[in-house]
Amino acid sequence: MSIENPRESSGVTPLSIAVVLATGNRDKVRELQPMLKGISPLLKLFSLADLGLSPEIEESELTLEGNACLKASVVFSLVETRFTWLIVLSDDTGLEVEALDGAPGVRSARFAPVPDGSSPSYEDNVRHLMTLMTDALNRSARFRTVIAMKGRLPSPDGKGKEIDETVEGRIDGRITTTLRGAGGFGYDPVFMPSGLEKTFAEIGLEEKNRISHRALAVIKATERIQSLLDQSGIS
Ligand code: ITT
Repeated sequence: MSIENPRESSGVTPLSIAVVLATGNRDKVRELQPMLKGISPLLKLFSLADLGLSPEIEESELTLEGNACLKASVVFSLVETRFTWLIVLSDDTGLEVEALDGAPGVRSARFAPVPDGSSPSYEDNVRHLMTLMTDALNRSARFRTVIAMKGRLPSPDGKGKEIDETVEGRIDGRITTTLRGAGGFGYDPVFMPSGLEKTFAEIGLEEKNRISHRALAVIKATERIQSLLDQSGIS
């Protein structure tokens, strides 16, 4: 698959920019796609599955920023020869609970202890969190998403411009004492955003996509992409 290089087509459109969502998590792709579609008809969205990729990337960094950048870099190196212009978007999200000194944080996907070589399910992680929080009076928590953007965009001088930056979205709330709701994924049944009396699992995807940590990070990422396209003179 290749997307036409304007330099190879005498500077004439069609010009497309591949946006590669660097996640193997289908729930995240499902949430991200509708949010990104509106930016520009020039952007063509691909998930890793669309590109036939399922890289094993060990999230070995100690921060959400570090892991997001690591995933974006690895995926960029895997796909950069397939597209002339591209932006790889990688998000890393953590639930940060005050009573647990910010845990599970960067370990949110791998929070519950499980036998070596296996991965905890969403249910395992939620159960582990609720066990640790049994007696906690301070139930304040927040979700934080960092999106790393790594790519190569056209530039007015024709040389192309390297993109390597991050944006962040966060939402404050609290951990409920019981699981509530059947929607969403991950820790959604026990996270109640400030100002709402419903958990993320009780409000539909549409409402979650308006207010969530990921939505706020995606809004910042889309604004940044828009301004980078403006600077490239191609939006
Ligand atoms: P990738 O690394 O492949 O993108 P992941 O499942 O590891 O997928 P994250 O590292 O971003 O995703 O998120 C870590 C965990 O945090 C995830 O497995 C969920 O349990 C939880 N999580 C992330 N986003 C969430 C959300 O919007 N609502 C509830 N839980 C979420």
